[in-house]
Amino acid sequence: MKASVLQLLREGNGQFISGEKISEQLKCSRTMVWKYIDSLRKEGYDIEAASNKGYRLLKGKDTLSNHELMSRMSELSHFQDVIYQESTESTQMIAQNAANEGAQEGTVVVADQQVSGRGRLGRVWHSPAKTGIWMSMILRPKVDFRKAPQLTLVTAVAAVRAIEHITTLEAEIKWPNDILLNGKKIAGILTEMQADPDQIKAVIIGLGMNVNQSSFPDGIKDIATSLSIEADRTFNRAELITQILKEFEWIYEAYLTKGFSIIKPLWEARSNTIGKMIKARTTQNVIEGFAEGIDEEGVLLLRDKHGEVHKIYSADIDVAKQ
Ligand code: BT5
Repeated sequence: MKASVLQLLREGNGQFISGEKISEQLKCSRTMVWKYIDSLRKEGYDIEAASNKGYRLLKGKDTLSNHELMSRMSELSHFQDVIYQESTESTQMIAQNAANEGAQEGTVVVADQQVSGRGRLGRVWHSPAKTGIWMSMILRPKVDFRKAPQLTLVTAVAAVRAIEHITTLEAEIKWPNDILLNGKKIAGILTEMQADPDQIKAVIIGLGMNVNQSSFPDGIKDIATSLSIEADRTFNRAELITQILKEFEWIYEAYLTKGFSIIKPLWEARSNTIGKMIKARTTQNVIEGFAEGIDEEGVLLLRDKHGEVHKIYSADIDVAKQ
């Protein structure tokens, strides 16, 4: 109910909406409306009340909560369910458990803070409170399980487009899962899968994005950045999350109906990897060479100095300075 009050206020676009109208729309008493407004104000929402006019939302707040996120779900078609946690070990873990218990496709898990956020290969993902986007999407795509890594590229395109839309900053994708601004990491993607021997049960896509941090700890301060550092202002994370999901919805839909070939040009247009000399560190070896492109499956094609083309399925990439 609080989410619906918030949604109506936001839809008012700064105009007053009467208590009567809210109570009619939500089928509750005006006293209840007042209680919800009061409670939103206590959370820090700037809501003006004027007799004979009603209420208006003056300024949103960069706050994450279940009702803040739910109040924006009407803008989306695919994502309809949110699991919000103020602090959690990892949204991947919550999403994995929820998927095991049957959570539907289009459920998104969001946390304000992760105390054991993780990257690939068990690496640590720094996820401090109230500054970033730490979220995991639960999907149940009917595609061959070998194609699951393509969803990392789908998500990267959605995230970059959302960043462009909200901030006008032009981010780049470093294959396969890094998003960079001015050469520093702004976001990372972690795609995990639950599968039977040959069939996907669920894909959990984790996205970590640095939004309002003004500094980073020693271990990552030279390689990480935030939207706020790059744009010199702060951003509303709930708005950004909604935009990421909005972009993801249509790109994912296109991917499911038309295949990866429709995503490839969108991805290539934002890649910082293709056409460069790179070093690919896989779990087995290190290969240096020229990144020729990605193939129709999203696999990276790397030509070494002997002219041999290697297919890279997963790796950490260093891009040589040009
Ligand atoms: C990734 O791994 O980039 C995937 C990160 C996925 C994080 C999300 S947050 C929501 C969901 N829940 C989780 O627990 N995880 C997902 P990888 O490519 O392995 O990069 C990890 C490396 O990035 C670390 O070893 C650090 O060097 C660096 N790093 C850690 N925290 C960072 C941060 N906040 N910003 C930029 N770089 C960071």
